[in-house]
Amino acid sequence: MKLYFNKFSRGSRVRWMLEELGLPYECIVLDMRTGEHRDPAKNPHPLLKVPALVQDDGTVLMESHAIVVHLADAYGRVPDGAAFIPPSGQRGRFYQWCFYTQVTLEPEVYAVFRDSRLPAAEQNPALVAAARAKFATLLPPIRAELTSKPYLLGDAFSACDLLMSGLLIWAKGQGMLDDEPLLVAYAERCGARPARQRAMA
Ligand SMILES: N[C@@H](CCC(=O)N[C@@H](CS)C(=O)NCC(=O)O)C(=O)O
Repeated sequence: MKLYFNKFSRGSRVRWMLEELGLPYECIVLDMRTGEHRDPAKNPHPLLKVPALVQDDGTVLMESHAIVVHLADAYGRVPDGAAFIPPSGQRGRFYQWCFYTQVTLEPEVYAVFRDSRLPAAEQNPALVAAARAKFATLLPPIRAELTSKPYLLGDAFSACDLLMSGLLIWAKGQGMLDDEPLLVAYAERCGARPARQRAMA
């Protein structure tokens, strides 16, 4: 497999999953500061974004959350090994947290992040305040889940924790978790895993 990647991008999730699974892959770093990712000769992503994963059969996958879930499904249930995804047919809550992270939480974090990258004259404090306020309203279900157990599905880390904690680490960097010690502790516990350290090295 070949991962087209930049560690300051949503590609970090995919590399983290590949490292958790111990899969062989080639990592092709695209320099987003120079716009290298926008060169169709260098990036197979249909929209010239990152990440893209080229599988061994040549198929190109985009969408970081979908790739993480696919990798967990395809390789994450080795016998006697760590199960990064529940068995097929028992994935209701697993999918719930994967989609909650991508569809419900990420837009608010991205709104704050994107604004911070704009020139001061173009920034929109009202939009940022609204995104921060909305994000805060979305946290209680996660907090409730993690009050009684270490990970979203129970005692074991799974791919939905990878996605959720990665998003929370991003949110923390935007100052969106200042009053959330439980969620920060969870995100940091997941983020300290050796596979993530390798992915971000
Ligand atoms: N929903 C996509 C988003 C992909 C995306 O927008 N990637 C950003 C980096 S995080 C990118 O490549 N931006 C560069 C650009 O649009 O030129 C995913 O999760 O993979």
